Amino acid sequence: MVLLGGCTETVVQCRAGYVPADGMEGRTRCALADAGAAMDAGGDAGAAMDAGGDAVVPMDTCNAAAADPPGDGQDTNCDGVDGVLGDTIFVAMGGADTNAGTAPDQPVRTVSRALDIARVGARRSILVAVGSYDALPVALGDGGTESTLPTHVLVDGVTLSGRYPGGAGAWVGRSAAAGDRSLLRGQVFAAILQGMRTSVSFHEVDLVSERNELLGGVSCYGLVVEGSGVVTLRGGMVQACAGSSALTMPARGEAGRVGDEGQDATSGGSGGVGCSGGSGGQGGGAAVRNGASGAVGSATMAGVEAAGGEGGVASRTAGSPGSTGAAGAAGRSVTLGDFGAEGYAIPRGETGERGGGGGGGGGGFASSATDLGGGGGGGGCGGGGGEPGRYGGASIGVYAWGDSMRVNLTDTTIRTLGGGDGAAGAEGGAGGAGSRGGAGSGSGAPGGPGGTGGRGGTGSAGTGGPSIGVLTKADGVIEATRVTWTVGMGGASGVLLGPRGLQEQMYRVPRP
Ligand SMILES: [Ca+2]
Repeated sequence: MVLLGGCTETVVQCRAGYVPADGMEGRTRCALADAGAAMDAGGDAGAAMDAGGDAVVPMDTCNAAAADPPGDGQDTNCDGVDGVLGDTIFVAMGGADTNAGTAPDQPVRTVSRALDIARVGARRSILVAVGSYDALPVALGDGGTESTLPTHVLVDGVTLSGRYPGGAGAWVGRSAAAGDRSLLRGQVFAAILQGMRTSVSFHEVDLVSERNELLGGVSCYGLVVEGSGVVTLRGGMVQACAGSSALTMPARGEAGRVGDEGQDATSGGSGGVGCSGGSGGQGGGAAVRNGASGAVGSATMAGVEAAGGEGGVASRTAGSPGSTGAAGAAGRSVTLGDFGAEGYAIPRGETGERGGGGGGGGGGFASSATDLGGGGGGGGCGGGGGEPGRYGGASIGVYAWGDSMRVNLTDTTIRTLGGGDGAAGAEGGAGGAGSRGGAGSGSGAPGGPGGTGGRGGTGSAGTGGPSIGVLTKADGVIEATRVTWTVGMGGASGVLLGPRGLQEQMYRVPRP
């Protein structure tokens, strides 16, 4: 192309296939160099034919200084590309990452490489030819949660535009075939931008995330943006992979220990060692003929709130048995985890409470100074609580986290493959048995047996992960025009017939 500078205050050039012609109003215009050839090429929607078939093309002048925003399929400044050539990085399947990427015939091969070029320079428009582009691996996270994932790490202010045929002269109009897409693939996230200050825009680009099974229980996102500003998606599609389901079975609570046996003639047995079982009562002896009642199962262990069993009563005939400790409470479930700058926090769940200890058995009375009572048996320990069931991971199409975030969606498809399923909590362990009371000597009464420990509580059930099309904070703005929503179901509950996880097209996280 030839720049026609200096003829007027407006610098004008002509599109391919046109030549400079005399203009009106002091402006240079362009006319078809060969009307028939140009029209056969189907090259230009801006060309107009008059009734006589002569080309009159006043619309085909263009201003090299015109603003030419990328992504609209137009080349209003006639530099041969959609957008401004000097602000553009080119990506094509036939390119090479060793290329500079800054000329139409020198595209790079990966969008990841184009983003790296943008990161260290001033160019903010990335044109992506038709094709499927896998992200290069990057290190994400910090503080011990770092992992390496193939993900597109975006640059503040960048615009990615797709579906160009690519190659020489093919960076303006879109490919005509509907199946020709520009697909950007990543794991866990297709694309991510942390610390946005201005904007990020996508035109006719598909963002698709895939699972990384090595990471275990994780959530999946299409696009994650953290910061503030405007996220624009025009045409194309965002798809989040399904959140992980709980696969590992939680462990059942440990069984309570058995209490110590009561001693023959005199000494009561201790409750189970290191637990909440009550000690058996002392058997009657020379000094105290009536013996002692067994102790109440106590809550000496951290986290034990279940009531201990009553201690048995000392008796002339036989100490009475301690009673059974109460069962531990089940862990409590929450319906939804927290959302934050780090994404969706999958809840950990609650272990069930330990059961109360069994009461100690009552001691036997002494019938004389030498006929001594037996000690009561120790109460069994309460069973341990069951582990909680895991929660399902989330599946979120666009996760736009930050103050006053704005998400503009037009002619776009938002798809999530659904939240992961939760798992049931494990049962608590059985309470330990109480032990027998000791025998009396001579005609002394025997001690009573200790009570059984209470069963541990069941661990909390995991809830299904949420499935959300577009998420912002409470003050976020989501504008959706002609959006196709294909939001999968929230994950299944770990409880039979329990409610599924949250399923929403647009979700603003409520203020706490
Ligand atoms: Ca242009």
